[in-house]
Amino acid sequence: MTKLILALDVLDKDRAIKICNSCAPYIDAIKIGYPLVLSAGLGIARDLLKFKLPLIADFKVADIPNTNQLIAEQVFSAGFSAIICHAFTGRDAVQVCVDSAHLHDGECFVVAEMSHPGATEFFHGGVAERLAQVALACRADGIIVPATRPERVKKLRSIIGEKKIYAPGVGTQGGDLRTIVGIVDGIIVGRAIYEADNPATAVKEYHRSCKT
Ligand code: NUP
Repeated sequence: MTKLILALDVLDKDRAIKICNSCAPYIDAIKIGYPLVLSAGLGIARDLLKFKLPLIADFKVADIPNTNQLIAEQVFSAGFSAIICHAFTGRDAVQVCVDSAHLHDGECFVVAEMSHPGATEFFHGGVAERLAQVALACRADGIIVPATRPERVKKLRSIIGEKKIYAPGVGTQGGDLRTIVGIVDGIIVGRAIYEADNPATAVKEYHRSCKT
């Protein structure tokens, strides 16, 4: 069973809620980030919590430890249950995100490798492996890996072991669900669901693939 996480990168609060109304029964979590929070405000978290699903803050936090901690505190106080951070900032900066998450009974996910084509400019030559090691060392709850590169997912799984792996990049970015669904703990899907002619039909299809 693979979790289905909806990436809700729309800009309008009413649209966001409408999409969740049709998708909520078929998803395991909602992930929001800068697009929706910057347009609708952090209070959107409270509105989305009404769907009784875990809410993931995809802010890819990447600052000095003090600033990371301040960001993480805001995230968990707003009701999120998980945060995503970068690890190229170093172990101390990741550790405060993990500690803040755990203090609030939440989770912290570390980006190991990104899914877009340009990501390979810097994520190569063992960089992602080192970032995954930082996630392990900091006792993060899991890593974010590219659904667009299943062979990289397998490699990173060999480092991260039983920790959770969530993979964005399925659908619009070209990742093939079938190659990824059995080797990750969750897939993150945005546009292929919320931009579909009928989001309810699209989400049901993803749900079926994740749960069989
Ligand atoms: O490497 C990453 N790739 C990626 O697409 C790390 C991410 N966090 N994401 C996010 O996943 C991205 O910001 C978006 O919210 C979602 C994928 O959306 P879509 O391509 O399915 O629309």
